[in-house]
Amino acid sequence: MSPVIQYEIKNNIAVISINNPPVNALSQSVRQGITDSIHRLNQDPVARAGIIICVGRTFIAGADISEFNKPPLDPVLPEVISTIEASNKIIIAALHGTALGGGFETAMACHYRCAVSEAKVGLPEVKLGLLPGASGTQRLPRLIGAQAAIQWMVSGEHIEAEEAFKLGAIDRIVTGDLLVGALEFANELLAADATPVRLSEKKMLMDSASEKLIADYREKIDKQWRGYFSPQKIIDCVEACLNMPYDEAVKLERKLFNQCKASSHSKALRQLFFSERQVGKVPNLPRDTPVRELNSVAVVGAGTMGSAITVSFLNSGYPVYLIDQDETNLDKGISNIKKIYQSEFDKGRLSDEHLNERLSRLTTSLELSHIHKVDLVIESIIEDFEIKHNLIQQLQTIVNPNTIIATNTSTVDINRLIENTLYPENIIGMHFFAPAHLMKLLEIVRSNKTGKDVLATVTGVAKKLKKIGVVVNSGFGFAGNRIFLTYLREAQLMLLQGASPLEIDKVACEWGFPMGPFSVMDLSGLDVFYSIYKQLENAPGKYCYYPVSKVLFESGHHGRKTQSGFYQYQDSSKHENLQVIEISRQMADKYGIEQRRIDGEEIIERLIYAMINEGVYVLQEKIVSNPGDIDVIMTNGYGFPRYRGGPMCYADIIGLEKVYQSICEYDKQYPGNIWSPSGLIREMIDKGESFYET
Ligand code: T1G
Repeated sequence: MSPVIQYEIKNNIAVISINNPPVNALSQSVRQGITDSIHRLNQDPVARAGIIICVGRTFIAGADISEFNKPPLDPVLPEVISTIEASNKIIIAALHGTALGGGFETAMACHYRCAVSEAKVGLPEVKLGLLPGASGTQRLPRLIGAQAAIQWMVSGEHIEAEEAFKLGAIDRIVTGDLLVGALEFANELLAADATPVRLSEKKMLMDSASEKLIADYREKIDKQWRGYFSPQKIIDCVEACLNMPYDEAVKLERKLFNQCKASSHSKALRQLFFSERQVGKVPNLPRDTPVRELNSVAVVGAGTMGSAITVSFLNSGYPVYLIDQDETNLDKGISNIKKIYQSEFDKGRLSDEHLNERLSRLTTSLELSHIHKVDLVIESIIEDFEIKHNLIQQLQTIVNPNTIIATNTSTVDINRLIENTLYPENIIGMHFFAPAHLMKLLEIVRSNKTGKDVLATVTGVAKKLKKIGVVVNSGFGFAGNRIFLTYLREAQLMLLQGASPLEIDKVACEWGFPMGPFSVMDLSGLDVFYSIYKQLENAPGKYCYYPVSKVLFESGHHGRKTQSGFYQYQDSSKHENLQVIEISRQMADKYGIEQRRIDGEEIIERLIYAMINEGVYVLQEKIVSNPGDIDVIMTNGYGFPRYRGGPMCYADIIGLEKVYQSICEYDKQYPGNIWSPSGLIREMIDKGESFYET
């Protein structure tokens, strides 16, 4: 037996146990072990049936994603799947945890499936830019019907065992011990002379209802998965399932799976999968670093961010004090919290009981003194250094010496905020992204004095808030904003050079951004950007370039909130603002900038390469620990398309040499060092390095 598989007989049933932590992924040794075990079962005179079960936290959670960038090793999963189904002895999959991807495909190759009620199943390959490549697209429609199967595969959702049972994807829900329940189930089947149920033998038929279903989903996924490659291929496979014999259709599935696997989209999404798990492992912060007690939280500042941060903590079970020394602001904050919950309730995502339970943990006050016992204070007040600094000094005279004080600043340097404070080691940045109760990204900003226990505590809080916490060192704009400002700079420079907001936004959206840069600025508000730029008055020109938005702001055009900014807004429609074109022309004259036609290729190259170049500087200055931190930040906080992987992953896909040559060209064209290439990118090219192992 292989080290990851155990075969033992219990009451004449062969129990095949997989033990491949952390998630029993289908590595080569697991695939080999399963194959050997099935062959042994088939020859075993004692064993009347087989059970495939897993040790640890979950049933097989999928193929081993880390193997996809290497040549496939035998036995490939489709062969293992066929070996299981071909057995003449009934084989039962016993599911717990999350039986996903190749894991649930393995379960479907078994003749029966049982599960504990807490288990979840699914085929989430679409989230990795893939499709179920081990006959999942052929077996699932045979198991639960084409409609449910398509919904499972194009959503990538994890389905509760009870729901899967209702659909027939699971034959038995086991109460109590899973193995005991599976053995009982096996004996019942044997007693009833049950035979192996082989899904591949079930005939399928394409009818007019299925044709309409297919057509409707093709249209639907174009919106839901705009720009993605694999969702349409999933539909191709289901179409083949209904139109072709199993053996032919499964060959098409394998061909399309390999196309998806080789696509840059999937390589980017697979890298992002690992990067999002890497960020939780902070260098020089051992997993066993002691953490501080954290049972109560206070948020100071009841504005839009402060109230949404409050909701985030209430949703994670904390009691929260919301403090604002201005009664009107506090009332607004409370009503914003209630509005958020009401909307969740109206959408059926929150029951009345849960809504009231969360609000019951909210305490509001005008008095800072009321929070003297809390374990964590988050300030979310006006973005002004002096005001923030004074508040932090005041807070440290009120709270315990052990209380962590976090600032939600997006521009202030934490290393300046800790000056002249009682306990600088207790101060840290928690940079939330609007809307704070929905956005998963949290930039955890440490100063050069932040205590390790404070950092460990806050990274733990991020996990409890179900956020992706990325630890960054303090400095101008931390990592995300700093990189994003170069993207906005290029957009505004191209505006002066004659490209319109509509053209630039269209190119950005076609490339994969949910919104273009000018729509983003209008949505956030030109007043917000104006105050950021004012804060950065002395920052290098490559960040603070906003001639047109300055004129718009100062003439009262603040974006959506005033129905006009880079665009004109009327109800829900958006129109080009011709004033902007005229202002751009005037600004171009004023600054001696020649206007010209800029094609889509140059637009997207300048938008993206500006972020790549700045990302390399952020790496070089050790603001982040590795390129994955940057890609996780930009895809989770700034709309960088996930299937492009983030600036650093995309640079690998394009090739560093090409990126570098383009940056050098732009550096020649544009004065003021806004495009000067970082030394690190040249170094990496000379060493033949890339940001990720390919
Ligand atoms: N392959 C390799 N490693 C994996 C893995 C996988 N499929 N899934 C998880 N890990 C690692 C992860 O990197 C982390 O490692 C640890 O397990 C815990 O993960 C042929 C082609 C199962 C819901 O897409 O959704 O099958 O950081 O932190 O929050 O058709 O992991 O500890 O070193 O996420 O409790 C399809 C992906 C694959 C499921 C658990 N399967 N995994 O969540 O823990 S493609 C998936 C998840 C496929 C077939 C196709 C989650 C989870 P480390 P974690 P978690």
